[in-house]
Amino acid sequence: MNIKKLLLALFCVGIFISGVAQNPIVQTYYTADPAPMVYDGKVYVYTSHDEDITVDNFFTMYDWRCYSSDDMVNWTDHGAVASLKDFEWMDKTNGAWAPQAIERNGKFYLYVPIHGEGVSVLVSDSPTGPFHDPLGHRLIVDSDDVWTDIDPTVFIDDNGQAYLYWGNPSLFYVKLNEDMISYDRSIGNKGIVPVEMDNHSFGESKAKDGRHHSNYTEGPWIYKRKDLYYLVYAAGGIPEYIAYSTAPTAEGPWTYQGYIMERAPHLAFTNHPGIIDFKGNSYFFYHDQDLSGGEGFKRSVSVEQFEYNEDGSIPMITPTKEGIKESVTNLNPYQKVEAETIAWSEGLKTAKDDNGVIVTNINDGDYIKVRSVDFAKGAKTFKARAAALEGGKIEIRLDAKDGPLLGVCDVSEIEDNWKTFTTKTKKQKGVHDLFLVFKGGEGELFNFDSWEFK
Ligand code: FUB
Repeated sequence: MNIKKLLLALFCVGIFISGVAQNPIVQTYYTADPAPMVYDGKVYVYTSHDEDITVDNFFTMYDWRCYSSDDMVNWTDHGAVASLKDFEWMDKTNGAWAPQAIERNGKFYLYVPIHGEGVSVLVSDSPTGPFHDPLGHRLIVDSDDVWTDIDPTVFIDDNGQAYLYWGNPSLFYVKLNEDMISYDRSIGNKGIVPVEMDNHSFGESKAKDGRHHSNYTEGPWIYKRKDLYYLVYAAGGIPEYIAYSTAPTAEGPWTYQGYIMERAPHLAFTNHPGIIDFKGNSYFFYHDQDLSGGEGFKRSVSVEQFEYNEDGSIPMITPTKEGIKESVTNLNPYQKVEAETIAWSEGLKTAKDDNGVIVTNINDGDYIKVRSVDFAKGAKTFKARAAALEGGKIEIRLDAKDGPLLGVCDVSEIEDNWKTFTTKTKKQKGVHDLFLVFKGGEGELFNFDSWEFK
């Protein structure tokens, strides 16, 4: 192959890869430490949030975000659902590290580490908040080392007993009371049970820093499947691999099972697992540094589908750019779709205003991709609720950013307020990926709240 042909082939491969990239699943913000929760037919992923501007070359993290999906390919942004400001008893302005949420009796409990302040809990009546602090102090009290009290993971066993594990580079757990905001203080050290960190349970330490007692590093994720308890975690010191251990009970004894995610060039120096089963499939969430501008303190959540082996073991999972190949259900475009429901986007941000979450920072050439949209027997009209700034247009395209044009929605009428803009579209049938491509002149074109076809 001559050099021209080779360059052309590489170019085509590049286009192909960028055309199908679905990881990271959020492109509007840097997100990390994914904690998926299945509730009422949807997956909610709670994430920590790396700020766009890093302070002192360290984790710069002020709040926790939430995204939901019922198809595993389009993610609706619920914005920052909790932040350090929700804890009035402490004055830390940085350190909103890896969260996990769980539902019990209609209430949603968000367990969060505040780096240097230990593990705390917030409560809400809705999975997307608002969350409030029910205690007025940290949840895990009488701990010997609140600095390493990070990365809580929570699980309710079949008998109703809830467990909260956490820790770096040692693991601890408490048995939560039914109120989920206190724990049984009669066991362990005032309720805190240290886990035996030996080689049998967590593998031999690969980190040569003298700090790790085993291969366990941080980021535990506990769950039960078919009578076996799984603890999946970041391992190997820095840079981190993902490994897991299993046990016959939620309290152990744990047996090391080895790595399930190796290193890859686009992974960050940390990694952080979250595993769920949803609509008959198994999914593995983690983070990488693959978003434009990404690095170790600017990470992004990604997801892969996998299948357990016959014996219940977890296979090796490869971190891919393609992510989830098939949606578990199609999206109905004949009802209001929030503009912040996104499979892939470029150039955009989201923000919260009186309308809830909206898409902002829309400039010429930016776009939103929505996957697996079922046009059924055909659409005739497209409506967009937007608020014009400089004004612009939405090109409605199928299957690619420059795919067949269904219509162009003019969003140039500048008003003080939100308005519904409508355009006729070429009739379209069947299931397609939808591309909303934004066009205009200089500056921010408009803000975008929702869309639907008729
Ligand atoms: O995001 C801050 C910390 O990095 C988390 O708490 C760890 O799990 C690691 O991902």
